[in-house]
Amino acid sequence: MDKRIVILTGAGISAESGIKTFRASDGLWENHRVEDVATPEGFLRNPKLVYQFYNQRRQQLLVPEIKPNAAHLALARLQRELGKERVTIVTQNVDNLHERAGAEVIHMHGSLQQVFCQHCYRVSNWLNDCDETSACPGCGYVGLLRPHIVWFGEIPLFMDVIEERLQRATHFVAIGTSGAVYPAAEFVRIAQNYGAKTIEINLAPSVNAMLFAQGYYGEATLEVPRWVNAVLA
Ligand code: BV8
Repeated sequence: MDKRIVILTGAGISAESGIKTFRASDGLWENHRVEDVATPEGFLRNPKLVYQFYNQRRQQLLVPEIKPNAAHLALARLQRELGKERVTIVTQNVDNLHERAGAEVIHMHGSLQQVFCQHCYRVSNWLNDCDETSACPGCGYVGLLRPHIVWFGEIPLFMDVIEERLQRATHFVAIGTSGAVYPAAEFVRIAQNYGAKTIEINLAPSVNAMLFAQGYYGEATLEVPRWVNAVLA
């Protein structure tokens, strides 16, 4: 039967590219309280802090050493060889490494390199710093541009497309995610209810590990290419 694979990636797939994960010992949430930098309330309370938090992470994407790793490249190869209609990559990450590896990806939590205008509701590409003096490329309004990032308490993007793909999936693979954040952490249950085979690829078993039929544990740059080779064999 034709495989239809839905892949969900988290911060762990970008760790070996040098991008910090969230919940590791030196993770992003070690230096910042989620409430202060990743919620609408935090942004209202102290926009400068939030602009700075995302400006630093967006700047990091322009550093030459930060580039897609073997895991990103393997997923792009899988999508190229089986076709985009049979390989859906959904990411919780807001970096651009899947795209730079050549993959088409659904950013359910938004993207560091996009901004959202709270005046005209346009989403625009944005590579440099954004702050209260930035003007919307669409309507020109100054002061209402924010990172196009889904914060805690906000509704993730493309949920209708994601749910439709999960319902038709023959395989669901979670890669480099702790399974700590909803609704992404629910995807394995949805896929399983519709009969998909579920696989977890992670450094160590996640809190959701028992929901997966199979688990491959180790560095993503080793385990993901190995799994892709097996699928394409
Ligand atoms: C929503 C953008 C309603 C920000 C992010 C109580 C119970 C259940 C839910 C809730 C609750 N209270 C509140 C909620 C809802 C809340 C939530 O889930 N809170 C959690 C903390 C309990 N969720 C929301 O608010 C969401 N919205 O629910 O709206 C709704 C729901 C459905 C439908 C309609 C409406 C919005 C959540 C989005 C928040 N924004 N990101 C930013 O990036 O700055 S989430 C943030 O965490 C990141 O996006 C990140 O991707 C995500 C999850 O983290 P992971 O990617 O998993 O990263 P983590 O560091 O945790 O783990 C890394 C993993 O990689 C580890 O397992 C590690 O072992 C592994 N790893 C490390 N190195 C490697 C590796 N693996 C392989 N190789 C390696 N080298």
